[in-house]
Amino acid sequence: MIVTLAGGVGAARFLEGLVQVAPPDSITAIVNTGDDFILHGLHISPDLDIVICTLADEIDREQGWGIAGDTTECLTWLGRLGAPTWFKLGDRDLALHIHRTALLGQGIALSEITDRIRQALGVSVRVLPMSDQPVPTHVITAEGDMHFEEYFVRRRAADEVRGVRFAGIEQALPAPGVLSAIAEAEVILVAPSNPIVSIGPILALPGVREALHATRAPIVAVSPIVGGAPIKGPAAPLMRASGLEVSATGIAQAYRDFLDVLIIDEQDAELKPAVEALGIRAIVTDTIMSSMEKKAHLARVALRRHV
Ligand code: FO1
Repeated sequence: MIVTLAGGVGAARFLEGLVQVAPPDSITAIVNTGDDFILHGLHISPDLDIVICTLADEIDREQGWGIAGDTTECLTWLGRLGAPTWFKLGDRDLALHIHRTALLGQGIALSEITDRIRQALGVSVRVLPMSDQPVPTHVITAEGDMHFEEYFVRRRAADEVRGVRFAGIEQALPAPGVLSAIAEAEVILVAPSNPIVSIGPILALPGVREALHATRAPIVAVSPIVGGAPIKGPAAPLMRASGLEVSATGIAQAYRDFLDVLIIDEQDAELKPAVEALGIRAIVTDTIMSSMEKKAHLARVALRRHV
């Protein structure tokens, strides 16, 4: 049993490697839902969809999000009607959001809906939203407090970041299966995702950090920061605002209370002593997932017996 804590694009690529080297039905992905939001009256779950559609081989590989070959007829008409078009929702993608929203309206839990969607798309990896309750990530900026997607996509991460908050996190519960998956895991992997807005919300849920402290399974993370910059996304200002150095060492600092092993890129080999000074074993390898072979290589390194 392999458990992976996952955000969006980086995690999805990492999971693609993992399914090459381990039985897909032995893998559980616990996915961030802090990016979830309502637009056009529809419940959008960007990270769940990115993970599921990547594993279903339906993802737009260039963007890393959205569905391959999708059209934007509906979005064009939404624009004509005066609705917002800053979040690019393709026609096929909209089907996911319509279906999810309809089932939520029938009182079905997000975790159950997610399980139905992944099965319908032929994904064998078990995909769990981190929580069935909404826990929207808000970025606190010099211009005010706004939802993560508003900060990241609509305003192109241009605002000065002062912090983040996960609205309602104290009252939220991990989704059914999250804590038991962590407790029963043989190895726990932290995907190369943003430590503040992708992995941060999962860790902030009541009981999750405690479960990570309690497990005897090795906990192995892959640094999403290579050569002092994130592979993708707005990790740098968010890490800085949280008091973390934008480096593999900063990732080690973020996870130091539970992490056993941090996989860092060859470009960051000189950071190995600084990571190990925090009591975390550092493994140096090529972490750039530019081909299926390289994804499988990274997964193999992450699964080696480390502790
Ligand atoms: N990211 C963008 O930068 N621009 C978009 O218009 C956009 C649309 C979108 C639609 C569906 C979806 O599942 C993801 C989408 N993303 C878009 C990606 C998303 O904003 C982020 O990459 C994740 O939330 C961070 O993991």
